[in-house]
Amino acid sequence: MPHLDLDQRLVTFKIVYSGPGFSGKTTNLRFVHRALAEKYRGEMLELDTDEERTLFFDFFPVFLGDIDGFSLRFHLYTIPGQVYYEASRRIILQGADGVVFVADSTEERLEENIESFLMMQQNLKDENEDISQFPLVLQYNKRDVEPRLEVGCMERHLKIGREIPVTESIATTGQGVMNTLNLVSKEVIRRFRV
Ligand SMILES: Nc1nc2c(ncn2[C@@H]2O[C@H](COP(=O)(O)OP(=O)(O)O)[C@@H](O)[C@H]2O)c(=O)[nH]1
Ligand SMILES: [Mg+2]
Repeated sequence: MPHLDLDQRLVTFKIVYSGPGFSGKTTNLRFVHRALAEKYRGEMLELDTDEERTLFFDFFPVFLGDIDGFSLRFHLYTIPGQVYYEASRRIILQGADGVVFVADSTEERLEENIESFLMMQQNLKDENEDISQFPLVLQYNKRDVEPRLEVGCMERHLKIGREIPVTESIATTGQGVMNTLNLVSKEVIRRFRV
């Protein structure tokens, strides 16, 4: 559930970028941060290790207009992809209102993508969230690599049993990054309004 501050008439949504290590989650957040005018964004906090792997998380707030007299704020987080960071992944996913799953389109990374997706699905389930209802966007990142996964292959393997909005991106150039954020924001707000 989003956090409602009735005094300040502010509603805060938590959006988490999940996916295997190195799929481009931090690169997505960095691009969004750079693309936003200063008045719409807070400071970006990056907690990466030397090996470029996300040990804890990256975070920053985005302020986006208002809805029904409430100001909207999004907190964007990345999540560590590696299995051995299970505890931090679980904590960061707690209270998430929406997830962007950043898949790595590199062909040989299909299995890691699937494994990471299933772990995220289980973490949501542990939070009593059902993947069939949950605001989710599947981003096929690294569309510039060769050979690359075909769009649709994740869904086929996962058999999620619902339509998931899908985007294609090259996070290093920013292509598809804002579109992904727009889509997930819409999903999150739609669920909030019903
Ligand atoms: N070729 C290519 N490389 C990318 C893309 N997005 C991210 N990368 C690179 O992949 C590596 C891992 O990215 P990072 O954002 O740190 O991954 P994270 O572990 O998911 O946070 C970095 O070297 C990025 O520059 C992309 O769309 N195409
Ligand atoms: Mg990272």
